Amino acid sequence: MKEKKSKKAFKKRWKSLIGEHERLLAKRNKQVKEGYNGIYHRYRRPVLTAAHTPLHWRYDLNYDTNPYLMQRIGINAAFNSGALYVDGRYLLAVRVEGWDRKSFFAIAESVNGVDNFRFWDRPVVLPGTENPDTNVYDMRLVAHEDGWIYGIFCAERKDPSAAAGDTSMAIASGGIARTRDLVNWERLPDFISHHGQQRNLVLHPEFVNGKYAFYTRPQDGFIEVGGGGGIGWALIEDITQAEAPEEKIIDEKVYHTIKELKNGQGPAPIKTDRGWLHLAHGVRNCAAGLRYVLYLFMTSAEDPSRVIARPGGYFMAPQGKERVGDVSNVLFCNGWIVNEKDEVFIYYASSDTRLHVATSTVDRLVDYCLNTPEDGLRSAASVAAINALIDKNL
Ligand code: BGC
Ligand code: BMA
Repeated sequence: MKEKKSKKAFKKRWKSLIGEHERLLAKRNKQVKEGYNGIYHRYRRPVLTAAHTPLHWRYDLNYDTNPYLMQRIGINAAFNSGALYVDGRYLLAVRVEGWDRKSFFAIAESVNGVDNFRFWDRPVVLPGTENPDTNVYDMRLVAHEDGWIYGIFCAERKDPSAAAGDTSMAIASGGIARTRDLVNWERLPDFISHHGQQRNLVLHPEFVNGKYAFYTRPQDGFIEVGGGGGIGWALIEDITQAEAPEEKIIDEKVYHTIKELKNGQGPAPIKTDRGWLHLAHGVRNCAAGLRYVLYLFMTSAEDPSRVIARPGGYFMAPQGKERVGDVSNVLFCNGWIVNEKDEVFIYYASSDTRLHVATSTVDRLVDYCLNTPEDGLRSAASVAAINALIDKNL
């Protein structure tokens, strides 16, 4: 028997699809009150998922060419997003991943930063370099004092030195693009590092000694950072030919901490009157695979490469439903926003699947950085820190 096609069924299905989609986009988000730690609020719903992407990216809406109104292109995940606040609009450069495993960037926008995010009509068309990349992801959006908005991201290519049959060896490098409107992008040459591969490259928003400043993350291999690693710092003369002769490690990975295997700068730091506020991710290895958590630190206002506060342990770790996804046990953040009320919106993704928001204020995050005990690196030191607090309290 042949399945019947009917315009009526097509229209009915479209009505139900669009209704379902609009209901999802219109959902309000609420703070989670239970278990509030005084530092930040989580929210009940993710701000973006694959289901939030426009239907016209996924369905052919023409009855003649798609009479069953079937999905033609699939979106798998919407996660690690850059963020920028422009004229009261909360803008995200979302890492969208298709059923085909390719990631690309798409801008989504909301007026309150916690719900009703809507994607713009088209994903970002990112120009290539002479050596085309296979996959691009994790864009940091930075409004630099030179007047451009930069998108700094990871550009990944197959390793040309991979042995025949090795289809997984890859090279990660720092991609650089710039724009005025988030629609038209100019691609600059990739960042040249003399210390291996680069993932988690981040541009500092201000000139430092008249130069562009980058947080880097040199690594020996594609996954393992190897002998080096840590969050590095490099000054660059010309961003249109970004090359770092030197990278100074400012925040290294440390044995038996949340950043034992690797770490990387998240979004560009926030300027406060006590120094620069940083958000980063720390990774450790365990029997279940890599565990990614988020941590904060601060650097000096005069010298953003000098760490002045290292609150110990993680700031946020995967919780509840956040724990499970395509790459489980991962929180990753490459975007945050401060609004005119000094409220901070932290856009973090869980398990490479969906994007969430957590909110706090600049004052609370600075207080957290300056008053959370440092990691004493030994169980005995952790007990001593708890006892010091108990002595104060009892
Ligand atoms: C994935 C990234 C991941 C990286 C290292 C890439 O191929 O797209 O999400 O961070 O591999 O595992
Ligand atoms: C990385 C990142 C992210 C990702 C994480 C976990 O190295 O660059 O894209 O969220 O791994 O898979």
